[in-house]
Formats: sequence, structure tokens, C-alpha cells
Amino acid sequence: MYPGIQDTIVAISTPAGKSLDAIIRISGTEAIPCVKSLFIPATNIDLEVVLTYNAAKGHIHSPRECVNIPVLLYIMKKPCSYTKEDVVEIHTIGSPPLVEMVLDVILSREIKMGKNIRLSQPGEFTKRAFLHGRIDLTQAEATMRIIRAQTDLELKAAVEQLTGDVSLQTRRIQDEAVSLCAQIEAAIDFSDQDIELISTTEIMRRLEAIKTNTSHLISQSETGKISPEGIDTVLYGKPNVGKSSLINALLGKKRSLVSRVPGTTRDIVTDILETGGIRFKLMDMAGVDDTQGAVIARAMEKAQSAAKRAQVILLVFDGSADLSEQFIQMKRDDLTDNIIVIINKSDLQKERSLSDLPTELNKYPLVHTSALTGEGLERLKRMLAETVREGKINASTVVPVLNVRQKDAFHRLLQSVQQAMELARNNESYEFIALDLRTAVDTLGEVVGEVTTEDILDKIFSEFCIGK
Ligand SMILES: Nc1nc2c(ncn2[C@@H]2O[C@H](COP(=O)(O)OP(=O)(O)OP(=O)(O)O)[C@@H](O)[C@H]2O)c(=O)[nH]1
Ligand SMILES: [Mg+2]
Repeated sequence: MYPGIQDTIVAISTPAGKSLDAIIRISGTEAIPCVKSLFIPATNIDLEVVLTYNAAKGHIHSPRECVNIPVLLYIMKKPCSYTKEDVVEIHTIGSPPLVEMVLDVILSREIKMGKNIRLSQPGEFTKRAFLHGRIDLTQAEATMRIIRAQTDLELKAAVEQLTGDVSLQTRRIQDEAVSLCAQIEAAIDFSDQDIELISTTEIMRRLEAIKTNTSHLISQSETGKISPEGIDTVLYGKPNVGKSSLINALLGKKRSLVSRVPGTTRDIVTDILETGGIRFKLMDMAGVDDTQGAVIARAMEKAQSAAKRAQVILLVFDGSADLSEQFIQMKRDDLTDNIIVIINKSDLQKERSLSDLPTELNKYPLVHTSALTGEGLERLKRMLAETVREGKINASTVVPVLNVRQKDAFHRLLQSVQQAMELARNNESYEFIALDLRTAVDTLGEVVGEVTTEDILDKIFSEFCIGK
């Protein structure tokens, strides 16, 4: 999919549209000669001989339009650039036609002079940074997360990843696996001698340590994970308590159907609520009622399984009815402990006491709301954001967050380690243990990009945008 790495690549690397400044970036061996041939410097400067990290003011001449476009060049010579190649950044006025004109000039010259300059593919600058050893694969992926981050929190998490938290922890596990593997292989080589280089007990102990560290990394990542769509937040409660009315009121739009008839919502209705810089994926679903018949049983099953996976549960009560009775009639097995209690319809029963609220709910934050008048909704939004800030949902930025590819690799790693442990436990020969451990080491290499296939790379980098 990617044409040659020896080509010089060019792309507009600022977002499309009007802006104060725009940047066109060129990377590769032809970058400097190409720009030099188009550039009219304001002061006497030779781009080929200047030292790296130099800037030059001047114009780029467009022969077709017969105009001089004002530009500022930043020159980064290899290996002192992101791609570790010669890079020239052309900064100019952020007017789309002007930027296109500069790009046209660069590419038309290429046709005339037969230089290998072409538009870059998505993510190709970052791919080169990876291929030239500037960053490892987890950092390349973090760069993509930074580009895609939509909230401050996502951005922070991505920056943490870029600084190499996943690769650091991966490398620690990898070092341990490589060293153990080497010792086992040495033991195989010297098996005819009468010395025991490493005992099965020792192998078991060290495999156990690798397994623990890997499981820890995976589970940390699971609690720390905020999916790009937001934190899974489920509205849970008996039918007719006002769940759909609440989701509509929170979102400020008629997203979910509301009616006086209990059992209105059947399928799960989802929408994003952004509050306090955090995205919540709100899910409205069928009310759950233990006393109901089979008619809505299927919808309730669906609701319950979503509630099991939820990161936050908004436990909704109808404030005008008996609270403890509602609680008893809800199916409450396996609910997450991260609950916000909502007593809805506060407009109907202003003075109602909370004496019938089940005591086991006392430990959770509680808010009175009215989907009708809007009372308590702002407070509810603040409480949602609090659950993240207080660390109940572990969105902590120090926690490494694994993406799907990394998680898959770590799960395969666990498998190989468990297989090796099984062999060691059964006193199988070291050759077999070493075989599984080798697979484990290779899998670890995959995470940071030491062992990769072109397919994996293409997949990862194609998800970038052009110019990055
Ligand atoms: N007075 C008052 N009525 C409300 C409030 N919230 C919801 N209602 C009414 O309660 C009824 C049920 O509301 P829904 O939002 O459909 O309730 P639900 O929990 O989604 O119900 P199901 O989908 O059947 O489980 C409707 O007639 C709403 O107008 C509220 O805060 N105050
Ligand atoms: Mg509903």
C-alpha cells in the first residue's frame, strides 16, 4: 500500500480550512534541493549549507500564476527531525487556495525535473519516524491518539502514552522473558553436564512473575480505559421512572421515546454527553422489573447485560412512589459499584422524605431531579464528572492504556506463558518450555514494533491523517 520509503514526501500538515498559518511539510533527500529551486530568499542564504534548525524568510514563486507567495521556512537536517530525514516546513498564510498553490508548485516541479517527490500517504511521516527508530510503535499509536483526542482527558492520556509508558512496561516484561529464555536455552545446551543452571521451580517462579505483570498491565488498562465514544453510563431503574425523559433532558434533545405507558423503551438508545471535559456514553434502556412477565423479558436481559459492563450506573427512582419497593423489584445482580442514585420526578413530591430509601444505597451520591423542570440536572452532570476526577473510574493519566492491537498481543502473551507454566509444572523437557517462551518474546516484540509485518504497519499508519 505504501510506495517507497526513498521517495521524498510532501503534505499539508495543518487542518483544512482557513487559519492564521498553514504548514506544508516535505521530508526526504529531495526536500532541500526541491525547496531551494523554488525559493527566493529575503536575505542571502543557501539552504543546502545552513545548519539544522535554521529559519529563512522569503517567497515561493508560482510560475503558472506568476505570484510570489510569502513564506517562512524551517529547515531540519537529518537526523535532527521527526522523520530523521531532511525536513523542510513551509509556513505560509492559512488561505486554502494559497496553500494548494504552494503544493502544486512543488509537485509540478517534480514532474519537470523528474525528482521523486510525491504526496504523502496518511501517517507516512510518523511511519518514517518509526522505521528510522525515532519512536516505537506504541508511541506512533499514541501520536494518533493525540491527533484524535477530543477532550482534555483523552489528550492527557495520549501524551502519557507518547512518553512511552506502555513501551516501558512492555520492555520490562520483555527483558525478563528474554533473560529467562536465555537461561533455559543455556541449560538445554549444557544438559549433558552435571550442573543445574536453572531449576524447574525457579522457571515456574519467574514465569509466574511475568504472568502477574502482564495481567496487571491488562487489567490496569481495562479500568483505565475510556473508550473513544466515552465512559459507559447506563440509566437503570424500573419502567416509567423517567429514564428516557432524563436522557432527553440531559442531552437537550428528544433522543429517546417517552410515554406514560411503562415498558416504552425496548432497544438500547445511546448518545454522547460531554461534561467537564469528559465524554459519557449515555445508554437508555428498558426498565427492569422483576415482577414483569415474559413480554419484555428479552429487553430486560439486554438492559442487564449492558448494566454489567457499565462503568457508571445512574440508578433512577420515581420519587413519587415507594423507593424501597422499587429497589426490591429491580434486578440488581452484578451491578457495578459505581452508582449515582437519582430520585426523579422531584416536581411531583417535593417534600417526600428519603426514609424509605434502602440503607445500602446511603453510601452512594444522590441527586433529586426533575426531567420535566430541569431541576438537579446540572448537579447530576457535575456528579458524573466527579466520579472520574475522584478516581472511581480509573481515567488516571498515569495508567497505560492499551489499544486493541496491544491488548490482543498481551492476551496471546499470557497464553504462551500459561502454556510454558503448564509444561514446567508437568516437568516436561526444557526444549518445549523454551519454545513457548520464544513465542512470548516475539509477541512482546510485536507490541513495541520490533517484530512486525508490513500488513500490521499499513493498518496502523493508514488510520492517521495525511500530513502526520
Ligand atoms: N412529573 C414528572 N413526570 C416525569 C418526569 N420524568 C418522566 N416523567 C413522566 O413519566 C412517564 C414515563 O417517562 P419515561 O421517560 O418514558 O420513563 P422510562 O423510565 O424511560 O420508562 P420505560 O422506557 O418504560 O422503562 C412519562 O409520562 C413522563 O412524562 C419528571 O421528572 N416529572
Ligand atoms: Mg424509556
